[in-house]
Amino acid sequence: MEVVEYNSEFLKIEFVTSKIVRFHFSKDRIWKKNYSFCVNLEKFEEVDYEHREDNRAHYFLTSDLNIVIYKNPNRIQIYDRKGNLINSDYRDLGYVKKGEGIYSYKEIGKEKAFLGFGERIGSLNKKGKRIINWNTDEPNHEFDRDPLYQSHPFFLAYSNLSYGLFYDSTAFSYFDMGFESKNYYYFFTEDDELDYYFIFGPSPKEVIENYTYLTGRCYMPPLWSLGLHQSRWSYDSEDKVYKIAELFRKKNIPCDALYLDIDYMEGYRVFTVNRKRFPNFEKMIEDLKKLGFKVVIIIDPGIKMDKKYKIYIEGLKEGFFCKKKTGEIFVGYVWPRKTVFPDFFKEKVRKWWGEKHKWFIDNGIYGFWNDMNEPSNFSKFGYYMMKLLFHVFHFKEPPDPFKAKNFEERVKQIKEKTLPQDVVHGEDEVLIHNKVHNAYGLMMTKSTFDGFRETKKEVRPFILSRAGFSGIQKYSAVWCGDNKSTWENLYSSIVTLQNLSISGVPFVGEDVGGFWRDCEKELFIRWIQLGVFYPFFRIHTAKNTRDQEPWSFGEEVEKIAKEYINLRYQLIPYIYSLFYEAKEKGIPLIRSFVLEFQDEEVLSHEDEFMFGPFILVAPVFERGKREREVYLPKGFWYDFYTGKRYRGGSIIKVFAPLNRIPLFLREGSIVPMWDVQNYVGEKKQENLYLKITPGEGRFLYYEDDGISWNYENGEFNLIEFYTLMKDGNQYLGIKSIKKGYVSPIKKIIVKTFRNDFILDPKDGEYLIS
Ligand code: MIG
Repeated sequence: MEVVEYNSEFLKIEFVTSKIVRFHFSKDRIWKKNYSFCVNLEKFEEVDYEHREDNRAHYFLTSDLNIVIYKNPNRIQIYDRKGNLINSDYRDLGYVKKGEGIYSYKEIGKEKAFLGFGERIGSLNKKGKRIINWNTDEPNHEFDRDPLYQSHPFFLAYSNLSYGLFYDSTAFSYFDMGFESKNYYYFFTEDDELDYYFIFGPSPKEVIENYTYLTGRCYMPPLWSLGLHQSRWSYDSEDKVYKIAELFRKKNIPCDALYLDIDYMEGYRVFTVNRKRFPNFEKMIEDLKKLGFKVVIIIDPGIKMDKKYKIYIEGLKEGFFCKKKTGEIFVGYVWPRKTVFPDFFKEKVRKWWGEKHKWFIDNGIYGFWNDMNEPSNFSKFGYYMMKLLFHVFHFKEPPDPFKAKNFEERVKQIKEKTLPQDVVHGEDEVLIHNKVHNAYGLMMTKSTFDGFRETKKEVRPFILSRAGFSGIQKYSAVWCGDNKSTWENLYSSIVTLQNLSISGVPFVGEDVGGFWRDCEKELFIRWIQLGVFYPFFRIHTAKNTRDQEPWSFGEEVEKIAKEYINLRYQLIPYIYSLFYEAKEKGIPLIRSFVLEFQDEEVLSHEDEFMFGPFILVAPVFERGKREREVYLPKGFWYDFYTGKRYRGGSIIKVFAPLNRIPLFLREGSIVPMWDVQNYVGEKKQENLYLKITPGEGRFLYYEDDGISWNYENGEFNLIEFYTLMKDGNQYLGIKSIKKGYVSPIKKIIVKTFRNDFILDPKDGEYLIS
C-alpha cells in the first residue's frame, strides 16, 4: 500500500495482484469507505512492486504493470512492462469533485469496444452510450431502456491490451462511454469517495478471470438446476401444480423444477402458506419429489404491515426494518399493500431472515427465488393502479405512460421507484440509502444463501435473484426480469446475457417465451431453441397471459419443444463442466466472440454467441424466417446436425426450418453428453457420449455427486479429453487428472459424424478415425 498526494487530497494505491490495482481517494487520509459489499478486502496478497519517484511522477512497477502518477498536474497512466500505454486519465480530470459527486475521466484510446456493465438492453458495445447504475424494477424492456434490476459498475475495454475497470460504488452512479465526447469516457458517482480497480488482461478472458478473482465466483450449482424450470405467475393451487407435474411425466418431457409465485402465500405475507390454495403443502412437496421435481418458491423482501403477522411483529420488536432519518419506520406499498422492508445491511437481520427459510427447507424446498429486491416500491397510487389493472381488468402487461423525456427526468423517475433517499441502513444506521441502494438485493441474497448453508449443510441450494450488484454470482443465479413475448425481446436477450456474462455472472437466463403478453407458436419454438443455451433455462409468464407450457401451443410445437428440451438434458455434462470453469476462473458459459476469437470481425456479430468453447449458437429472431446469415469465425466449423463442414472467416447463409436452430461445432470439439432422462437423477448415467469434430482440441470434464458440498473436500473427478491428429488420423486422449469420486461412467461412446466408437473409460490414446 502506498499513499501519494493528489489534487491536495490523498490517493491510496493498493496492489491486489500484479495485474489488479486499487485506487482509493480521500480528503484527509482517513478513507471512510473501509468496507465493500463484494470485494474481500482482507484477501489482498503481498505483491512485489518497486516504487520510484522523480520530479515529474511516481512510478509503481509490478511484474506486469507500470503505473505512473504524474505530479503536476496530477494524472494517472498505466503501461504494460513493454512500455505500451494501456489506460490514461483524460488530462488532469482523473479525479474531479463537483456538485453532488465525483467524476473520473479517462481517455478513449485504442479501445475498440466497451463491454459488460452488468445487465443491459441495447447493443453489445456500449461505446458512445450513457449507462446508469441504479437497481430499478423496470417492466418495459424496449431497446436501450436503462437501467434494469442489477448494477455492475464494471466494464471490459476490448483491444489487443484489454483491461477492465471496476468502480466499487453502490451509490447512484453512471457511465458516459464517449456519449459526450469521443475523446473521453467518464464515471460519475454520488458516493463520498472514489474507489476503483484497474484490472489488466491483456486478453478479455484474463480480464474476466481477474475481475472475478476480485469480486468472487459461483459455486457448483446443484445438478438439477441445470434442467428445465417451469414457472408462471402463478400456479396458484395444488391442483394446478399436480396437473403440470403429471403432464410433464406423462408426455415424457424432461423438467426438474416447478415454481410457486406470490399466490402461494397467505395474502402476500412472506414465509407463510395459503392453506386454502395449498391445504397439503408438505405432502405436495413430497409427492412432487417422488415424481422427480424440485419446487422453487418466491420470496419477496417486503413485509406486510399487519399487527397479527408474526414476521412483522418480530421484526418490529427487534428494530429490523428500514427507517427514515427521523427514526420512524419507512412504509411503502408493494403487493401486500402497506409494506415494510428488512434492513439487510444489518448482520442480525440477515441472520434472522436466513433462519426464516428453515421450515421450507425442512420440508424439502431447495430453491428460493428472490424477487422485487431492488427493492421495488410501487407507491400508494402505483399499488392501487397495479391491483386494478391486474386483478380487476386482467391486463397482460403494465402500461408505459411515463417514458422519460431526458436523462435528468429518467434519473428522477427511477429514484422514486424504491426507498426514499433518506432511509438509513446498517448497524449504526449511518449508511444513507442513496449510497448503498445497489447492494440491497445482493445483501438479501447473501442472507438467503448463508441461511441455507447454516440450515442444511449437506445440500447446495438453488437461489435466483432479480436485483444484484457485482459479486451476485457468489450467491445466486440471475434472470433478467420482466421481458415481453416479443421478437424484439427474444433478440435483446441474446445481447443482454452476453454482457451480463462478461460481467462475471455465469448462471443467467431470461424468461423463455417472454413474460408479459401472450406468446405465439413460432416465437415459443424459437425461444425454447434459444433457451437450451441459456445457462438458466426457465419458462415463465405473467398473470393473465395464456398458458406457456411446452404443450400449450399444439402438437407440432410440443414435438419441437420436446426435442430441444431433450437436447438440453443431453448437454448437461458439458454444461456442468463449464460451470466448473466458471467456479475456478470466472469464465462464463455464454461467450461473446471476443472471448474466444481474436479478430476485429467478431465484434460485429452480437446476434450469435459461443456456448462454451465449442458450440456456436445462431438463434432465429424474426417471425417467418426459415434461413439466416451466420458469421463463422476463422477456422473450420461443422453443422451440428449433419456434420457438413464450413470454412470460417466469412458469412454463410443457412437453412433454418422451424424445427432447427442453427448450431455449429468448432473444429476440435469434444462435447460430453448424456442419455435423455426425465429429470436429473432419474437414470444412472453410465454412458458418456463424446461428440467430436475433426481437428485438435481439449476439454476438461468434471463430475461429482451433483448435490452436496463434498466437492469442497475433493470429492470430484476431472478428466482431460483431448484430440490429436497424427498422420492424418484423429486420436482421442483420455487422461484422468483428479479422482475423488466414484464415477458412474461404464462406457465412453465417441460420436464423430462418421462413426461411433465404444471405449472403456481408461486413460490412453485411441484411434477414432
Ligand atoms: O410485480 O411475483 O419479475 O417474475 O412473476 C410483479 C410476480 C412481481 C415480478 C417478477 C416476475 C413475477 C412477478 N413479479
